[in-house]
Amino acid sequence: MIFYGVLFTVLVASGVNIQYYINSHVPDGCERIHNEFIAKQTTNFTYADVTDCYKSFPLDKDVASKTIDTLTGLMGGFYTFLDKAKESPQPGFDFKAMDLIAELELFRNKSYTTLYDFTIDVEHLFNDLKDAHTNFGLNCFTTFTFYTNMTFYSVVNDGEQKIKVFKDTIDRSNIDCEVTHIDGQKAFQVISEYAKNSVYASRDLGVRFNIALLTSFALRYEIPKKPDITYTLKCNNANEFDVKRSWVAFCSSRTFLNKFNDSKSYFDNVCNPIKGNRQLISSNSKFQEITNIINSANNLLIEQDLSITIIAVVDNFVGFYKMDDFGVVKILTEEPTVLSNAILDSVIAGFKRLANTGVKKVVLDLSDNIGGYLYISIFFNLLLFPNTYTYFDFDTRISEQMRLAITEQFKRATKNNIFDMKSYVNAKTYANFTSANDIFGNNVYTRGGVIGNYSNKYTLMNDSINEMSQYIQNLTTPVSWKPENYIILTNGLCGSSCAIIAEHAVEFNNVTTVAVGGIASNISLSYSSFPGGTVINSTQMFDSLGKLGLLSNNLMPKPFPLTGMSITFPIKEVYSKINPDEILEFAFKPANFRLFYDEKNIRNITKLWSQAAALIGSKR
Ligand SMILES: *[C@@H]1O[C@H](CO)[C@@H](O)[C@H](O)[C@H]1NC(C)=O
Ligand SMILES: *[C@@H]1O[C@H](CO)[C@@H](O)[C@H](O)[C@H]1NC(C)=O
Ligand SMILES: *[C@@H]1O[C@H](CO)[C@@H](O)[C@H](O)[C@H]1NC(C)=O
Ligand SMILES: *[C@@H]1O[C@H](CO)[C@@H](O)[C@H](O)[C@H]1NC(C)=O
Ligand SMILES: *[C@@H]1O[C@H](CO)[C@@H](O)[C@H](O)[C@H]1NC(C)=O
Ligand SMILES: *[C@@H]1O[C@H](CO)[C@@H](O)[C@H](O)[C@H]1NC(C)=O
Ligand SMILES: *[C@@H]1O[C@H](CO)[C@@H](O)[C@H](O)[C@H]1NC(C)=O
Ligand SMILES: *[C@@H]1O[C@H](CO)[C@@H](O)[C@H](O)[C@H]1NC(C)=O
Ligand SMILES: *[C@@H]1O[C@H](CO)[C@@H](O)[C@H](O)[C@H]1NC(C)=O
Ligand SMILES: *[C@@H]1O[C@H](CO)[C@@H](O)[C@H](O)[C@H]1NC(C)=O
Ligand SMILES: *[C@@H]1O[C@H](CO)[C@@H](O)[C@H](O)[C@H]1NC(C)=O
Ligand SMILES: CC(=O)N[C@H]1CO[C@H](CO)[C@@H](O)[C@@H]1O
Repeated sequence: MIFYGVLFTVLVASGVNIQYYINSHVPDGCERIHNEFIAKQTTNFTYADVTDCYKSFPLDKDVASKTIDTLTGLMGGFYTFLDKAKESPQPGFDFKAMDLIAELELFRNKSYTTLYDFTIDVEHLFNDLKDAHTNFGLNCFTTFTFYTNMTFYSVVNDGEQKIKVFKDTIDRSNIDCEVTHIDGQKAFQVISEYAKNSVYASRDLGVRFNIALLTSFALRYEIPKKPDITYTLKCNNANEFDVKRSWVAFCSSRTFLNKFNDSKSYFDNVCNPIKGNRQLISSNSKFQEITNIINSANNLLIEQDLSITIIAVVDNFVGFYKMDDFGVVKILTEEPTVLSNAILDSVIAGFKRLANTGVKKVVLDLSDNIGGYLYISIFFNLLLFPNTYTYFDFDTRISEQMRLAITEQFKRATKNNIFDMKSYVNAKTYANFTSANDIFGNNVYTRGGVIGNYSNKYTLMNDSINEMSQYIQNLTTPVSWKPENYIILTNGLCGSSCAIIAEHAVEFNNVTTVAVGGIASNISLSYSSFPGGTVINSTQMFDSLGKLGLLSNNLMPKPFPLTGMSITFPIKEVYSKINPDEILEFAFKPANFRLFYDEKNIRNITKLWSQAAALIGSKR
């Protein structure tokens, strides 16, 4: 490396293209990335550098087979939707019904040259479930984000759905131009197919179309198929022209870039780091980052907008606004940076201040909200609609492994264990569970052609809810609006705990919903996605099994062969209360009303709020 350092100084002095000379003879992509980072302090890299780095690890057959062992063990033993996922989607949904274990087994006979190709293929299988909570990944291949500095939106003009340029930081004159083609194919087709095949965060294709436009199409974590992409643009009815862009790979974390200087150190420190030395960037937290960026951009706009009064903004959590004769409550997340009484007090104060303005109608904006804590959804449910059921009922698929783990936890009562059931009670009787068998019950359901055992339904203990309820009552008189005074506005990307807030408002209070965007030719669009259930990751799973002394039990999965590998998935399922057989995750719930994006409301969220508010009280 010292050699390169010297060479660098010389080249700068002679003004020669540094990049070319430093790297032209370096075959190791990871090393080239390091050289560039050191030489130019840059955090963006070429397609070739990242591709060569990612593809520099040959697939070790033993790693592949152990990965499949771990995955089949985890999913077979603990994925609560394993059998449900074998059933065809309800009308309105779009996903591939599959036997996940059988599909995973097929990998044993496939041959791959690189660890990258293997990992991505396995990831794709999980993505095909279209279950946003269920994600497999290897840390190695989430370091960089590919971007062409252009993002998109979609409008419907005279019944025709078009793709347009939302942002272009390289050439601003392209903004708002129509994208007619992408790499020679019709742009709408390309984005729809991308939504269908590559976006996974909703079972509703229309919501995936929104997500593709919002982020996924423009920002890639996987290596794009080729180094560049050509957009054919049409601006103000002038002639079409092509814009060819190279994919540039960004890594915003210098800490990460300091972890390696070649592919060997990349592998040792990023793909398979020593335990305790891990720094994970999950694709979910990246998603969160992106929604944060969108939300802060909206905040800036709102601050400059004279048509709107900012009533209160509680961190990056909840915003309260007044426009004309209506109020807006925008819940950005259910995962505030700090979870404290003080922050909940501020939210309650925000509601009070909004009520004091005298507005009689409220738009509850739940767009771009990917969830957080269960506790926070209970808080909103109790605050807004105190006189109804607070929450839904759960159950768990009881495999042999699950039975053993819950039984052991019941005996040993270890702390912080994902198999701990002590904050739950029987959903019918509200009685505490007095034995593990009391949890299991005797419920046999057939799902996806498989007869399986499921636990008794359970729900949160009244005590924990009562405490929250008491807390809210101590601070406030109940919020004065009635369910018919609200409308829930979303782009369908209201997931997990957010979906629970929306579903609670709809199911128990008949609150009206309006969904924006989607594919125009599909009549319905979901108001929420992936209600799921309790989600855990493989680290928590192995920690919990370890505490129960079950890690070496033959029934149980063995840890992943590389420490950088992980998976998240739900271990509980949530049911509708009104239709007690309906698993919310698999129930298509279209909004009552539909709006579309246009050139104005895509950049001015207040326009969208006005459109939504106008629907309050109108006939569904
Ligand atoms: C890369 O860094 C390691 C220490 O992390 C060092 O031992 C090694 O010499 C470096 N390699 C090169 C080529 O500089
Ligand atoms: C890459 O980063 C450099 C600064 O390090 C910047 O000048 C350049 O514009 C970036 N390239 C792209 C395509 O964003
Ligand atoms: C894999 O290949 C072997 C031998 O060709 C075959 O016996 C086995 O059934 C195959 N397994 C799967 C899951 O396809
Ligand atoms: C491209 O976008 C990145 C990330 O937002 C930004 O850092 C960079 O400056 C942009 N590049 C150009 C050339 O505008
Ligand atoms: C149920 O268990 C909780 C603690 O887990 C306890 O506080 C409560 O008193 C129990 N209720 C009954 C009826 O035993
Ligand atoms: C259900 O549980 C019983 C034990 O309670 C067991 O005998 C049976 O095999 C289980 N059925 C399935 C399909 O797992
Ligand atoms: C718990 O709350 C539910 C719903 O509010 C109520 O029906 C039930 O009677 C309560 N049970 C106990 C034991 O307090
Ligand atoms: C609510 O107020 C009562 C009476 O002042 C107090 O005893 C109780 O601790 C408060 N509860 C909460 C959850 O703040
Ligand atoms: C919601 O609407 C349904 C049917 O329109 C009705 O049966 C139910 O009572 C309503 N529930 C509430 C809480 O208003
Ligand atoms: C797993 O979940 C725990 C608890 O939420 C979190 O601290 C940890 O970072 C997660 N690990 C991975 C690998 O995502
Ligand atoms: C956004 O729309 C509102 C009307 O809903 C308008 O008053 C305001 O000027 C617009 N803001 C911008 C930045 O265009
Ligand atoms: C569920 C559904 O109706 N999906 C359709 C939505 O629109 C796309 C594109 O037109 C169709 O391919 C889907 O079948």
